[in-house]
Amino acid sequence: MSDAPYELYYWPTIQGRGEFIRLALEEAGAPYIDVAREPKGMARMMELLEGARAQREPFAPPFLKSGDLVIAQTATILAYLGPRHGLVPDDEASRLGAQQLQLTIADLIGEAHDTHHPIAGRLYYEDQKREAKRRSIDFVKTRLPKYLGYFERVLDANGGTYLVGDALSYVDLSAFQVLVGLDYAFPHAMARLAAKIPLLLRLRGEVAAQPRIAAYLTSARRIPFNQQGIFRRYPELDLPAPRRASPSRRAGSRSAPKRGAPSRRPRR
Ligand SMILES: N[C@@H](CCC(=O)N[C@@H](CS)C(=O)NCC(=O)O)C(=O)O
Repeated sequence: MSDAPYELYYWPTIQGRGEFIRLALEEAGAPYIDVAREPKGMARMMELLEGARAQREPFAPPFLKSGDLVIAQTATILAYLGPRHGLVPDDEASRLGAQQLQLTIADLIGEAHDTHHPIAGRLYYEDQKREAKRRSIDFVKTRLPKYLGYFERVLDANGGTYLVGDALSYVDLSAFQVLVGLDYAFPHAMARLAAKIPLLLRLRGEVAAQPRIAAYLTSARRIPFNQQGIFRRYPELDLPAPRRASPSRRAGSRSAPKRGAPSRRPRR
């Protein structure tokens, strides 16, 4: 493996899909240049995107340059980096499994993006607010629980600690990013789901506590969430805040019904 730094090409002001690559490179401790964040870096990125200089020009960022190789598509980049940096198990079944989960994460991200841009990415949110509201209602009520329930089951079936194999993989890093992104965009919907995804939330904490990831998250290299990325906070697209349980409910006790008060139990 050459010592030359990887070159990551991604939009310079957002986490977006580039963040899945950044997290893998950071956890690997691999030297990389975030090209578009360097002086004249945007021009270099656009040249590669538009100049068709590569054998298979990338359709869109993120893409990674490793020596002479130019690799696009987030899941493909991670499938390339994983084996090089011990971020995926060795066996074929696990590698395919990792890719399967990463592509499912890609589907989830696409749907999360479409909550605020259901009609077209090139239009303003304000021009598709009504459609965004309809789309996000279905997302937070149906799709989000379905996706997170799926990942919770996969985690449980794999022993509860990691999504693939018995060590941290790039899929765990990506799951972390999705969970923090969803929490930023839909804090109320996520709070309502929390009790159903204990293993995922534990995994999120474990990833955040990895020394290299912890250092990265507090560094200037980590771009804060904002209103240009995939995960955006539009409170009108979230569910209402969950009602806080009363102290007696929280303790699990039920107060005796007052004498003469109608019973809540349905009559049989
Ligand atoms: N399936 C691709 C999607 C790439 C993608 O949509 N990139 C966005 C930024 S996150 C972009 O710049 N798209 C431009 C376009 O689709 O025209 C991946 O997972 O990497």
